[in-house]
Amino acid sequence: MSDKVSGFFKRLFGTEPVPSPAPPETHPQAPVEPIPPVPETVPPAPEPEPVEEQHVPLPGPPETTTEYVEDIEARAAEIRDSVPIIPAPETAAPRESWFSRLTTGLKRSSDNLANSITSVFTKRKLDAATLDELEDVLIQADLGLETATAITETLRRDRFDREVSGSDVRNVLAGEVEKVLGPVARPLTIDTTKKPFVILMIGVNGSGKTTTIGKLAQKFAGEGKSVMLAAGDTFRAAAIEQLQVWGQRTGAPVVSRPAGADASGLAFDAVTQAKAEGRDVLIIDTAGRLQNRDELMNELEKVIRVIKKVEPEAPHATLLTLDATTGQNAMKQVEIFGKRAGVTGLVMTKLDGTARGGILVAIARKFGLPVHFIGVGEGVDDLEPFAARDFAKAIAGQD
Ligand SMILES: Nc1nc2c(ncn2[C@@H]2O[C@H](COP(=O)(O)OP(=O)(O)OP(=O)(O)O)[C@@H](O)[C@H]2O)c(=O)[nH]1
Ligand SMILES: [Mg+2]
Repeated sequence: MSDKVSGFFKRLFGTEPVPSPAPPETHPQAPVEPIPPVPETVPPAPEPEPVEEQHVPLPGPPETTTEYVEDIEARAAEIRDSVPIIPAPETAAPRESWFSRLTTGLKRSSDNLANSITSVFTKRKLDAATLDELEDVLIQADLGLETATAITETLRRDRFDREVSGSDVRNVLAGEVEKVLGPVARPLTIDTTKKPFVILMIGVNGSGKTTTIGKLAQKFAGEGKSVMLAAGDTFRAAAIEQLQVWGQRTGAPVVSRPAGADASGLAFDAVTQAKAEGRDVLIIDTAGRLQNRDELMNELEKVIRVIKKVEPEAPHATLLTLDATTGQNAMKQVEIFGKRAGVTGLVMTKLDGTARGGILVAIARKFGLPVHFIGVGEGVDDLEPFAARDFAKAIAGQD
């Protein structure tokens, strides 16, 4: 590797390949029930193997309560007075387009790729060593071995022993990424014959579940749908309030129970209530949980079982939020949440920040799960349908 390139590597990646960071734990949980001592499973410790089906006898239907629903107006007023509301977008300075926020967000990763590619390919003929260097760069960007190999093989076939520019390589990269992501870029379709269409939002701590629920509520309300939210993160009072603020902001009533209540009981109540009211969409929040916390994954399975007692086909969509700043650990999240909770689609959040979105390519290739939306900011409108071509261009550093 030339000094120039190795300089880039040092600046971009450090001297050693950097392991993926653990998923953020911005909101450490304070479980209500004492949790039995857990073996040291904090990432990047080895992940537990696929978990055996637990044959836990189903609990009887939890008690339903209704007073919290009647209380919604009072709660909303309380929250309105106590919680500062983020200024509405129209009062803010002119905003960048979402694509430019995405491109800016991916700048670090695309700069990595774009700059690294440029330094590898400055006035060089395409030889085996250059292709190896390129493959390293692509793997470091989390694209995955298959995609990295596909790109280098395309170049080997078409350009070997000829001069190749960085922009030629970026074109091949964008094309290959788009090829992988095209089939998974699928909108979230609400089946209007389901009343309610139940969406369960799951993911690791701080990955953007609650914020994405707020954005989705806004989107569905804008389409004229009647939306209800369920504060299924019953661990923390702040989590319940956070969802209530989103409910108030988007005009969606929020079903909640006091902090510490059983999450599956809340889910049972919420589905029952939304059904009785003929709501179009019910979105259920859940507490963040690391995929390797077995007891918390058991709890999630229980929430799903209890939802099915009211509505056997629900949840109709189970969405996993993935924080774009997470690297390889996102693969494990998709795998384990997929096995335990039957993920039906993905939302990648925080693509406006310093992001490493390349992992989405590896995830798409391995799991083929639909990617419905991307989060490009913290505001209520900062949710965009996932578009493979735009994402591919942003990753490759094309304008
Ligand atoms: N920049 C940016 N920030 C986001 C985005 N989505 C969520 N966030 C922020 O990420 C932080 C965590 O978001 P939450 O929605 O609370 O995440 P969560 O998954 O509900 O977290 P827990 O309930 O603690 O598990 C908040 O500060 C959000 O404002 C996004 O698309 N872009
Ligand atoms: Mg939350």
